[in-house]
Amino acid sequence: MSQRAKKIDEILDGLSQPEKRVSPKYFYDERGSQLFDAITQLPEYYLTGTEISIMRSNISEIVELVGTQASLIEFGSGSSLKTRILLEHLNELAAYVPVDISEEHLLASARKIGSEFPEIEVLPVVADFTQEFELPKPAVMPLRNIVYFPGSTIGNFTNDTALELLKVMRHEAKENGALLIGVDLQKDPAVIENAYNDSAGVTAAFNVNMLRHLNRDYGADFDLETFSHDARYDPDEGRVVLRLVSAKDQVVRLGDAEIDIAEGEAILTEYSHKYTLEGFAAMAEQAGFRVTKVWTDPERLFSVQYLVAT
Ligand code: AVJ
Repeated sequence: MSQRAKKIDEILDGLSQPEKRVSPKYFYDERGSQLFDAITQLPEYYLTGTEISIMRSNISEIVELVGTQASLIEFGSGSSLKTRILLEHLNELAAYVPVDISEEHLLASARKIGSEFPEIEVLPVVADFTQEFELPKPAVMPLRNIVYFPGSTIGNFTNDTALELLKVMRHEAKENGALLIGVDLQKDPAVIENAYNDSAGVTAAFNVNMLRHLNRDYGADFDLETFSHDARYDPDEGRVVLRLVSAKDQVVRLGDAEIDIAEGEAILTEYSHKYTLEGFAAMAEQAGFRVTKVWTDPERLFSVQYLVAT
């Protein structure tokens, strides 16, 4: 079966559930990636700016903890400013290993990083990082592996799958390894809800764009005008739920399949989990990590955490 056929199957499976859903990975076509970049610049979207300022304020302590001659293994393709802050400051890195399923995007950003940091060995790995993968062997023997997972992307994973992912990270960190991770924190629900309901409507456009992506690349025929963005924070579950709500009864085609959608029915497109420091530490402990350092901003909106393998 082709990659495309597999994805169509996966999308259809989600849309055939009693609670319809499509994985948030389908947000990120080219336009979706641009819209996400625009989200990170929004005044309401505190996550990115806060994480970057936490990194900048504490970079010398981060450098100290990581030590010299580490291998930095980023889960994700790593084109972000946060990665560059690390690459600029970490001492004598043995290698930088970005890991991503999308080969095109990964290799393009690895090439770019390689030219910006000619002294660092860049070894991209094309893999689905939710499963264990083989690490490349750098020319310089790493003294420890540092897994890097910025952006609170961990928030996209439900509690079970987040734990599984942390176990994969623990496996790749190996003995003596560590995890450096950005984790968004529970806080005033209004602050969280605003971050996903910006006044410029960029998050709404980002959400609806998923349907445009499914139409163009996977042969769907969603009528974009008939779906509206909905984002609410559920404080009991500690997560934002993003959905697309249908304005009418309709039938949507996807390849050969037909999907009935009722007026008011929603398609779940994303969870964004927010953690307490205690909650995150407890989950990490189950995966074989101990939190040794937490950096936050003065308002305690966001955290960057350093965890060592136990
Ligand atoms: C990239 C998953 C961290 O959950 O805040 C932003 C994605 N969705 N606005 C997040 C997102 C809507 C983002 N993550």
